[in-house]
Amino acid sequence: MQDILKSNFIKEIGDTAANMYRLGWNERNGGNISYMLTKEEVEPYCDINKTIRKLPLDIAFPELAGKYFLVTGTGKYFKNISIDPEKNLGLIRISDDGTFSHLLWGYSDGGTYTSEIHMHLGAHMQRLKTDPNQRVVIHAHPTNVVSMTHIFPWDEREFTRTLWQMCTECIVIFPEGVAVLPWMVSSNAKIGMASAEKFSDFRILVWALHGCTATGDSLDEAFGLLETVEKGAEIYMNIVGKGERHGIDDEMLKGVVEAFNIKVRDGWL
Ligand code: 2HA
Ligand code: ZN
Repeated sequence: MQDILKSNFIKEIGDTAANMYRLGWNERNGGNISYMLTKEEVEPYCDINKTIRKLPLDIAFPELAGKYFLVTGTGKYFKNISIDPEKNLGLIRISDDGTFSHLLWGYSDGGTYTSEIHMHLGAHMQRLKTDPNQRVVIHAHPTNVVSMTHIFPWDEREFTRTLWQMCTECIVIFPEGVAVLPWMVSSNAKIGMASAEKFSDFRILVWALHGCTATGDSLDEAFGLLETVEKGAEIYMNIVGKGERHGIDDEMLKGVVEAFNIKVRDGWL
């Protein structure tokens, strides 16, 4: 058996978490990551037939039966993931009926997965229906996105259009827009399922007054999506209330869409 601490996936998730912590998006134990792995990736590093513990789920995910995920632990700090991966991460396989998880490695202090596990698994389930390469869900508390939800209507079309108007890259990186859910109590199956519904045709979701979750086929892709939404929100928060603004108007946005041959969500431009 090879040393899992030397695997690419442990290094990648630790590096991503450390970056996010440094950006100030994951104060204390804020935020969580899940990274879907294949059996072939996992097998060299751990005995996939040995269940350390069974971890419960509040709802069943039969669509994800048998799938492997590396998931950050509940109450764990992003800044510590690369320092002590075995305590702060868990490697799980969803049971054959989708009703619980087998812990195969990690959570070495007796811990369990993030309290947002239902949102993560719901997001994977939905994204996999439209993108078979989907592997990553990242949840964070980017300061400017959260700030913007304090002063801006929780309307996903208007929220998206305003971000598109902030800098040229936004419409290029998220032409299908940003989903928005009104404030809800988090860390439960209810918000998990409401989020999953949004992920049926969005890759990024804002939770008003809380944070933001991005999905992608790699950690870089999901992280880059979060970064771009946060950049748009940062510019908005910098300029709001400071007098007349230019904004990238619809004609200019159409020029970008044409130049980059982008498919924008119908009726949003
Ligand atoms: O893990 O971010 O939404 C803490 C959270 C809950
Ligand atoms: Zn959160």
